[in-house]
Amino acid sequence: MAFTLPDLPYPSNALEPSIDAATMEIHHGKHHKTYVDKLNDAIKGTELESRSIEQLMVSIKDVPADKRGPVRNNGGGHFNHSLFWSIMAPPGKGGGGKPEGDLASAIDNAFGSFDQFKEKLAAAGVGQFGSGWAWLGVKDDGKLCVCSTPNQDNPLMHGLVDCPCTPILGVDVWEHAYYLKYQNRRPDYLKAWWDVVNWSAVADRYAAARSTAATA
Ligand code: MN3
Repeated sequence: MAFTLPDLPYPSNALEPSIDAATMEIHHGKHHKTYVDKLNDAIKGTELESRSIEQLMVSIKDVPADKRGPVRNNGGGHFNHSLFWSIMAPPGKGGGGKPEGDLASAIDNAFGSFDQFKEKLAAAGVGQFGSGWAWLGVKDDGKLCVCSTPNQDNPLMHGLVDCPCTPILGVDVWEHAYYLKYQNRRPDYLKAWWDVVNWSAVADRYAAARSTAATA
């Protein structure tokens, strides 16, 4: 079955002032849509159509060589952006603040404190040369990790990335994610982005990833 562009879970201007409406409209309606369309073109008529996007990512090394590049780039683009929209919310209305409960404890244990985690994630995002993503993920042993990946790669792509894990938070550091408002100031975009992180959605992903890790 063909993949479809998910609706944004909020209006395009809902993440202002952290992310402006024009950026959201182009990013979701043009960039993400193009990844979905190109992914569908690449796998049309093949058995790859029967796989979920997560299955395509985890088994990327098994995708036939002539399809692997397009699936890596466009399937990665579809997975990454779908996750990105889902872990954001309007500032003060689900976005911003701090993680709570098990996720908060796990972040403190892994990174020392929430502020130290934020510094580490921002450093991963700023340090990613060119286009890419910075991630918080859950490793197979249940521990948290922070890393970055180039282009539309993500930590689900076992065998292709340095930090295989289940991503529970990801931030897009491609220029198309911030250039209209921030131009070259990626650190300013990443600083403002904390105001729209939906920690409750990240906590749900953390719980799901932990239960998978426990049964692996
Ligand atoms: Mn993007």
